[in-house]
Amino acid sequence: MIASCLCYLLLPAARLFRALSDAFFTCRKNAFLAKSSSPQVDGDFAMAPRGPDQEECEGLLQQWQEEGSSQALSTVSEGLLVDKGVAESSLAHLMDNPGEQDAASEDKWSSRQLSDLWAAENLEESFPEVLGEEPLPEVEGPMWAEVPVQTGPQYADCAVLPVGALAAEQWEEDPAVVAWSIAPEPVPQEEAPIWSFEGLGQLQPPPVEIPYHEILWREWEDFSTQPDAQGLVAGDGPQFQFTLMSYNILAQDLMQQSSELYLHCHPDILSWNYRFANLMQEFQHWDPDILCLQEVQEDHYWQQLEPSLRMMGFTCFYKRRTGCKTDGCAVCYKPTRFRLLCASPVEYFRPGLELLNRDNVGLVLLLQPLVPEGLGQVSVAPLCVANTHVLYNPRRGDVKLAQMAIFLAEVDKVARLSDGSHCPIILCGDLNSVPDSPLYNFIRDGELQYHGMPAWKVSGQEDFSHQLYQRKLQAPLWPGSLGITDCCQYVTSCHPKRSERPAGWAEPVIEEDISEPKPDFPRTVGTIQHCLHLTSVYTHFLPQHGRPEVTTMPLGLGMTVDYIFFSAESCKNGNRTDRRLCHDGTLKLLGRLSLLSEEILWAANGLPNPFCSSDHLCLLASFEMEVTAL
Ligand code: KL2
Repeated sequence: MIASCLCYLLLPAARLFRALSDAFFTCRKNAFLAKSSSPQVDGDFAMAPRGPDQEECEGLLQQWQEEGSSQALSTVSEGLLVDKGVAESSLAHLMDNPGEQDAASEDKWSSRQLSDLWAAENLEESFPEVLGEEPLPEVEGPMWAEVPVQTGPQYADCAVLPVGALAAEQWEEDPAVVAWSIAPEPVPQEEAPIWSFEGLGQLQPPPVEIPYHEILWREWEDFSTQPDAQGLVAGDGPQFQFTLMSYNILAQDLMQQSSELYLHCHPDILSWNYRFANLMQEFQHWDPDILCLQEVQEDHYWQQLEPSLRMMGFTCFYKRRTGCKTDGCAVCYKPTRFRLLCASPVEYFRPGLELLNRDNVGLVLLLQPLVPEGLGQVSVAPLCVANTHVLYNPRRGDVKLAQMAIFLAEVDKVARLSDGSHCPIILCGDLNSVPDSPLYNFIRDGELQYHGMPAWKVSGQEDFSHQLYQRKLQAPLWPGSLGITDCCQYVTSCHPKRSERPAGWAEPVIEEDISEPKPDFPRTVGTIQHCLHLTSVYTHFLPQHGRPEVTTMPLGLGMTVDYIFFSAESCKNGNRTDRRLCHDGTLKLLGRLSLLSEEILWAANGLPNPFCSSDHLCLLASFEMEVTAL
C-alpha cells in the first residue's frame, strides 16, 4: 500500500524533474545550435529526445538498431559515399590539396604544419577511394591518405575552407611544433596563440566561413625549463624523454546509436572515412611515442587503425569491450623507444555480480624505455601505461568506483616492484567523471570515504535528474569474492610471490582467477584507498581565460572527463595535511598541449567539427624519466 502510494507520488515527480532537466538541456542546446550554421538542425533539435541510457538499455538499443530508426545518419553519409554525389573530404584535403586551391590560398597555408604533412606522407597526390567495409588491400603509404578526391568546397554551411581569414606569417612559426622537439627550445613568450578569447567577446553566431583552425588553436605549454624538486631542469644530465597522447576517438557505432547527440554536425564530417583521415592526421602531426585510444571500434582497428599505425612505426595492443558493444581500448607504442615487458587486458565484467555487470575494459602495458646508445651504461625504470574507458552512466557511481578498483589493482600488480614500491605509472583515459568529483579525488588523493554517498554524486556528471536516483554507496563497496582489498590491490598480490612476465601478447597474461575462494582479508569501514601516488597532467582550468578546460562537449555542455595521471611525489612541506602531490617524481612533466574552453568550442560548432573529428579533444603530454648510471 505504502509502496504503491510512493509510486504514485514519486514517479510523476521524477518525470517532472526529468522534464525540467530536459528543458534545461534543450535550452542549452538551442543556444549552442543557434550558433551552428549547419542547415540540418533547424526544427530538429527541439524535438530531439535525450537518448535512452544505452549503458542501461542494451535491449532497447538493439531493437532500435533493428528497426533502423537510428540509421538516418549512416544512410546519409554512406549514401554520399556510395554514389559519390558528394565526394568526401578530410582535414588533409581541406588543408592540403594544392591542386584544388589557388596559389594565394596555398601560400596562406604554407605553414610548418602543412609542409610536415606533405613531406611526410605524399599528400600532394590525390587520395584513392576508401573501400567502405571491405578489408583494405595492401597499399604503399598510409591508409589514412585514402580519401576520395574532393571536387569543391563541400562545407558551405559548416566548414568552408577559411583561407581568406589567415595571416600567413602567423603560421610560419608554429609554436606547438617548435616546442615539440625532444630537446625542447623555450617557446618565445611573444608567440601568443593566434586566437584570442577576448577577441571573441560576446558569443555571436559565427560567420559563414569559420576560421576553425584559428579558434581551435592549441598551445604547447612548455614546463621543461622549470626546475624540479631537486632543482634540476630538463636536459640536465642523461634523460629519457617521451610523449604520450590519450584520445577518445568516438566509435562510429556508438555515434550512430546516439545520433541525436550529433544533430549539430554536417553529416559529411561524421562519416568514418572523413574522421579516420583527420584522426590519423592528428596522430601524425603530434607524433606521440605512446598512444592510448578509447572507443576504438574493432573492425576499424583491424582494418584501418592498426595497419596505419603500424606503418607509422607503432606496435599496438587492443582490448575490445565484453558484450555486444563493438569498441574498446588500444595502447600503441613506438618499439624504437620502448620494449614490451607485459601486456594485461582488464575486463570489468564479472558474471553474477550486479555491481560489475557492465562491459567496460582497460589495458595495462609495462614498457621498458630504450635509452639511446650514446648515453653509455645507464638504466631506466620500466614504465607502466594504463588506459581505460570507464562506464558512462552518470547514476552508477558505484559501478565506476568498482571498475576503477579493478583497474588500479591491475596497475598495482603490473607496476609493483619487489620492494613494494611502484615503477613510474601513467594512468589515462576517459573516466566519465569530472574534476573534483569523488572518483577524481580518489585517484588524486589515494583515498575516498564513500559510505552513504549517493551513487550519482561519484562522477559529478552534471544532470539534475540523476539526483533522484536513490542508490547510496554501502560498505563494503565490492564483495570479498572479487579478491580486491579496500586498498585496491589483488589479495594474491599482497603476498610476495611474483609471476614471470610474458614477453608479448600471445603469451598468457597474468590473470587473477576470481572463481577460486579467496582468503579472508580485513575490510575498512566505508573507505577505499590506493597507494599509486598519482597527479594530473592537466589542472582543469585555463587561467588566462578564467574558464574550465574542456575535453568533451556532449550537447554543447563542455566538461573534462579525460585525463592523463602520472606518478608524482608528496610535497615535502610538513604543514600540508591533504594527500595531494605537488612534485614530479621519477616522471617529470615537460609539457602539455593546452585544452580549450567551452566558449571556444561553441564558436567552432562544438565537437565533432570539421577539424576535430571526435567528440573529445586529444590530451598530449611530454615526460622525462630519470636515468641512472650503472
Ligand atoms: O561520455 V563518452 O559517451 O566517454 O564520450 O562514453 C560513453 C558516452 C560511450 C560509451 O558508452 O557512449 C556514450 N547519452 C549520451 N552518451 C552516451 C549514452 C547516453 N545515454 N550512453 C552511452 N553514451
